[in-house]
Amino acid sequence: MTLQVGVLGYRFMGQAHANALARLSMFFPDAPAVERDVLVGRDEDALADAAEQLGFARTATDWEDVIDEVDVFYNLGPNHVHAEPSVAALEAGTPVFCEKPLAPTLAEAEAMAAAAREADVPAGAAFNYRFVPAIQYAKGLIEDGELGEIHHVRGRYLQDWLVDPDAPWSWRNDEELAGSGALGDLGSHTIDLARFLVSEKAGEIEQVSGHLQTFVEERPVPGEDETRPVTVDDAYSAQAAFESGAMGTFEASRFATGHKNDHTIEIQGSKGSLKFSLERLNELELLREDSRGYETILVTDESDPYVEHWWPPGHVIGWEHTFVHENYEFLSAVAEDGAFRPSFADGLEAQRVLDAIERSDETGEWVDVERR
Ligand code: SOE
Repeated sequence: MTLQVGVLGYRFMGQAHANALARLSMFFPDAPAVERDVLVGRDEDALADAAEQLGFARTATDWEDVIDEVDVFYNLGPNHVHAEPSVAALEAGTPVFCEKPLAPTLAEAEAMAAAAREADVPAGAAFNYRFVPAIQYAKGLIEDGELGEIHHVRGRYLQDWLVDPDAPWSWRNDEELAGSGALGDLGSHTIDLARFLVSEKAGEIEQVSGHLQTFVEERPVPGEDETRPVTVDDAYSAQAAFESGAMGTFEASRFATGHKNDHTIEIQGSKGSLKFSLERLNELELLREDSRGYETILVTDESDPYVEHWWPPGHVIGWEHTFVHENYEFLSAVAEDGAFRPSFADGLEAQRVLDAIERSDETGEWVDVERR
């Protein structure tokens, strides 16, 4: 059986996932067969061009027309279109793969997770960094106890594309459309990675203290002689208390001059430590018990997660491969009626932490992460 895939959104994420869908059968012969069936968007001309470039058989301008026609629905639109089409697709019994953060608000994320619980099909949150081989290798080491008891989790995600005050306004600068700024766009990745790596040892995040900052209050609208207000954060920082007593320190910025897509995570435990940087994603820095310093492990052996599907040892992989891996796992779960993680429940858990960071910024106090 060939899975017919419908995709809403054809820009950055549309391209990243279409590339993954095209690569699948070439490198993962055991993946289910897929067809890039229908591409959904509003601007008919741009949509037609994108469908041709990305290899889709047809286009549609209304998601309501496709959600029960396709076998899988990918929601890769801006954050404000995550909730309604995803919930409708799940109610129609169609599996959904949705970009991160799950939604602009906690209430919408709760509704999406509730729809996923009701539906008997996979609902995946597209946190692609879980699928870096070095990250999965790190998770194995932590769960095998190589780091001992976890004390510190440090994550930072630094970009600089808004440091120029004349950089154009986009939906990512608007609270209604995006929910939050660097916090949701980048912080959601870091919080999900932290959970993925340490939640088995350290539990969930129980309390946070957060700080949000907007450096430039309005930006020029492309093609128009006006500016629009920036209603989200340009940067955030947070401290987090895990159930076990482990401490988390997180930050992200779109104003970190010189840093393009610099996502790092460091974990220190009672027996050892590790460091990962997305800019060197084939490597893991590991400090083992009784060692005086970190060793750099090139995580490209055949035995490393996903690597046997690509090239011989040392023939490094890149950012786009993480999308191939997550698409492989998600579509395999769809074909085999299996479970996929990160699920909408994981997306909701990250959103609860984002929400708590915002509430803490408003009150100036430590707050509990609310779980209803
Ligand atoms: C833009 O800040 C962005 O593309 C994010 O939206 C992605 O999730 C991240 O992986 C790279 O940066």
